[in-house]
Amino acid sequence: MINEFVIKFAIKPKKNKTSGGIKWHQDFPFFPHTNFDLIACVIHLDDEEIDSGPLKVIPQSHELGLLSHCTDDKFVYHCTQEDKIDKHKSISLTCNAGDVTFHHCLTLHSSEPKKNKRCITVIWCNLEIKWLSSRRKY
Ligand SMILES: O=C(O)CCC(=O)C(=O)O
Repeated sequence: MINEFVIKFAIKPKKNKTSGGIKWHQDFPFFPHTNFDLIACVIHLDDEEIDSGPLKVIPQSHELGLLSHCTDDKFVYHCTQEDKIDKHKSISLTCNAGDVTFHHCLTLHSSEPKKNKRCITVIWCNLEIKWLSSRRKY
């Protein structure tokens, strides 16, 4: 049961030109948060094709635990443990408008540069989910 949650909304219009691309990373290093009870919920408002630079995820990669996003002790915004990134297992989330995807804050994900001219918008919600003991009294 989900007892408590916090939602942050971010609308990410993908620009109307060939651009972008996000390197492989986990979301957790980007948050001021003390534990891994976080998931991203991505609401897709447009159809996305493979040339729209859709989100790519590596299923089960959250089981690797927290990976380094640093080079020489400096945060570099992407995972620097290349040997842990099994790109062959990645899947592209070519979603239709109205689809909603969820991924854990330790799931490795990325996106390819967008190659078509269509504007793609997603609503990105980062949810904090606390699984409270069923014995807790209120
Ligand atoms: O919008 C994208 O292409 C990916 C964004 C992303 O991975 C993130 O914000 O964590």
